[in-house]
Amino acid sequence: PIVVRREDYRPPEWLVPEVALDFDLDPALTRVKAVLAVRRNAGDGPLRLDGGGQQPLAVRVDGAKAEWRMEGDQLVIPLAGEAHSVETEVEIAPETNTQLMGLYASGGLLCTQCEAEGFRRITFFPDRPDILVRYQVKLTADQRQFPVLLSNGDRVGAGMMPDGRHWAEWHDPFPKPGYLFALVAGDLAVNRDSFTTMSGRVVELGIWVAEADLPRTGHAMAALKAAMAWDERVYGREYDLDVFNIVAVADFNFGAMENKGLNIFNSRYILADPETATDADFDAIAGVVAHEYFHNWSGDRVTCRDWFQLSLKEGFTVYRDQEFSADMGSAAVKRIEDVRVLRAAQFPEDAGPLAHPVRPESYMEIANFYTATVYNKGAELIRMMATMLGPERFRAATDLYFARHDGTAATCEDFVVAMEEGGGIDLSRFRLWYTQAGTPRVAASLTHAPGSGKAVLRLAQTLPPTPGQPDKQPQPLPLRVALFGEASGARLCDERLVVLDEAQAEVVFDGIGERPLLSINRGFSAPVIVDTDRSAAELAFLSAHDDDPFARYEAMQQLMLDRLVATVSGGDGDPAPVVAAVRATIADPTLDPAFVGEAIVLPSEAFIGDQLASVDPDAVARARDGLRQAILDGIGHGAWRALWAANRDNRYELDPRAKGRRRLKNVALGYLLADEAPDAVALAADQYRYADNMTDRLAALQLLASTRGATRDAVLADFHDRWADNGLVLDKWFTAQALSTRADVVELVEALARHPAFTLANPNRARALIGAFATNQRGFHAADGRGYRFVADMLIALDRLNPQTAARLVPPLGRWRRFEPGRAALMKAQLEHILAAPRLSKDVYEQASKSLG
Ligand code: B3K
Ligand code: ZN
Repeated sequence: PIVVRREDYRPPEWLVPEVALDFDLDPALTRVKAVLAVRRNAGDGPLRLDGGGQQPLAVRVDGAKAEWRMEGDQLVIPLAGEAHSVETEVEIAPETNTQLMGLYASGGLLCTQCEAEGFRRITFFPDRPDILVRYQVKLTADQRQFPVLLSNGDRVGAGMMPDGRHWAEWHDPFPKPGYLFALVAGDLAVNRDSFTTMSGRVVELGIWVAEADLPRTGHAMAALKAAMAWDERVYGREYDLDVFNIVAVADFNFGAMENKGLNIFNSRYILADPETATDADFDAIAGVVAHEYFHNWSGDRVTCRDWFQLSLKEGFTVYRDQEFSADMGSAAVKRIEDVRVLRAAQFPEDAGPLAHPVRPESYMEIANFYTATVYNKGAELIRMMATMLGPERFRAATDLYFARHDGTAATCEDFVVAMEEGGGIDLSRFRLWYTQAGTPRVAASLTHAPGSGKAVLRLAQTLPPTPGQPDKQPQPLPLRVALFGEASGARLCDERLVVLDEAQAEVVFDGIGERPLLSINRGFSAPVIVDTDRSAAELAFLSAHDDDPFARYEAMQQLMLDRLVATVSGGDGDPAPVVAAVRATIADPTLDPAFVGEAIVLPSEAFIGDQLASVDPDAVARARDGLRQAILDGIGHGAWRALWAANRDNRYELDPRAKGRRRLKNVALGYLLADEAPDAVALAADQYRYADNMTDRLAALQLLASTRGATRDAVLADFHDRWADNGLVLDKWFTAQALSTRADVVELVEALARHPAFTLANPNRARALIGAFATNQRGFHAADGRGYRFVADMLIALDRLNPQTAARLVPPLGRWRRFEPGRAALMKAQLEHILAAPRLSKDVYEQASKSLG
């Protein structure tokens, strides 16, 4: 496959100021006519239009038959003048489009997904994000089968045809790249509402779903309106069209898509009610609805010049949605969750064979670069700049960015320049964050000379080599730091923002009378790994006294992690300090239950493994099980049961407090089930049976799925029968079993892959079973290699249907170098097996070959 390089960017030779598209829609065969107004921009080459395998049925230039040729998938048309009208006609088959890129069929609907390079599969077009085009779209389809016809912008006309077909015409006044084009045709019901913008314009809002799903759209609508108001208040950004539509579809490669004025969503990020959706689902829906809405400015109004700039819109928009969610609920818990995601998904990426900078230098398949690095680390970069600028200057800088680049395709560099000029800061060295891959490590050590009143913090940073980047330079790391008195328990100084921009530095604190304890990287102000020499006693102290909630959580996690790593490596894993700290946290009446729930959760097996030079998953599982048991015994069954009971509510509510209590209650239930005591199993079964909401029901089901015996089988059967008709809930049934810690989980999951409700054709279902299983540190890493083989075989089968979704299963195998030699060899063998498969997509080829390289 061809490698595309960032340095090869050239401005387009031809621009397309306008296009008129005419769709004759039919699932089996859709005819697409396109009339492009083209104008020469640079160079003297022919017009090159990208295609996606389709053949041109007709090509006309200025109304006359014209000369053309195909070069690979590109349609090449020599043009003599400076401006022409170019007309093409193609036929495509939405119903056989299993890749779900371009125009495809999903549950009786026709819909599109064009980012990054799907538009070329619909019509011949210069499919690159720096070609901004004004669209006129005419849709014609059977009226009964497709009563609703939607596209971007405003509907300007509609009518019936004599043959039972009807048409609608849509105009989008905002020029946009092809990746933001969308259409939907289908039999849809709508939840309508409206929003009045800050300048008093009324925007008509619509969430379009299958009729039966209408009652599950309320939460998404409330989130949309909250997001519209938030973007006005926090960024001064107002919505710009008269309509904003969202459509939910069942088959979708990822979460959702920000097409101008017509967002298309994976239905799992729209549909929710208490019976079918968990608290986490409700939060994810609000976050994704907000994310796609925020893209209207950070993505649509200001788009990306080329796909290497992807983090320009994604990193910034993730940061925006994180801050929105923080404002809507508990900011502390939101930050803890976001850091957990970063550590679970991005740190391993940065430490593995697929490590790449936030602004990548090259790709074979751009779909592989919609990564945690581009999204979540990208968001951390924006967060660091916001931290260094402070709220007022950051707002001035984003105002400048939007004003300067509105209506254009911009670069990450443009963003940084706007931060510098609008915020009054020099970010020369900060740019390294965009070019260097890898997670920085900071060694921090605090010394105090009693009597001197001086405390000295010594900091040193390193950035490990990553593929293609053997040598690294120090990056500016904004570290929020404070000191606490061991004797008084009080904060000894104001919090300081220390920007470590050299390899090493010393920071002196004066007026420190008592022995100080170090609180560092508060709020996780820099996305780094901090190594300190803090003892178990110091961490326990901070877990009870730090006044930054993230740092307090972090102290407890570090305390647990140190014990676990010590146990695995045969050192002192005495659980007593952890038990005492958990007991103190549970007993502290001033703490928010949601926070307590997060703080006392054990680090995941995967994260424990990430701390080790060579991972033996059995040893990690034993250590974690041991600590879990010690915490159960140390606190006592009675106390855990009391905590469970104290956080039970008689009636379901969705407010943050009720969510936090449910979380803590279910964490307590998790500890109670550590030894599968019969009364704990019975308690979980009762919670399952009498739950009035999915959060509680699924929490119990998830825990019971790891047990053996009749109760487990009964609740799984009940759940299946209850929800057999609801695909999104059935996904949870597959996932609960895929994540089971049972020793026979591989066989169970293999059997589930033969279940009549299992299919690789629906990405949610494939991810629910195979994707979830690939994160199961016990089953996936079964010592005989059966888990690896299962995932590899499924991946190869999925690649034939849907390369993008298949390629996302490669990274778990790609971590082979991190495992003990036996597993490493088995994982590597499966990567080789994948690479040997015939007709491999370039998506999977890129990920698998880089993982071996
Ligand atoms: N921009 C889309 C992601 C498209 C992924 C294409 N492989 C959704 C989002 O980030 O909001
Ligand atoms: Zn996005």
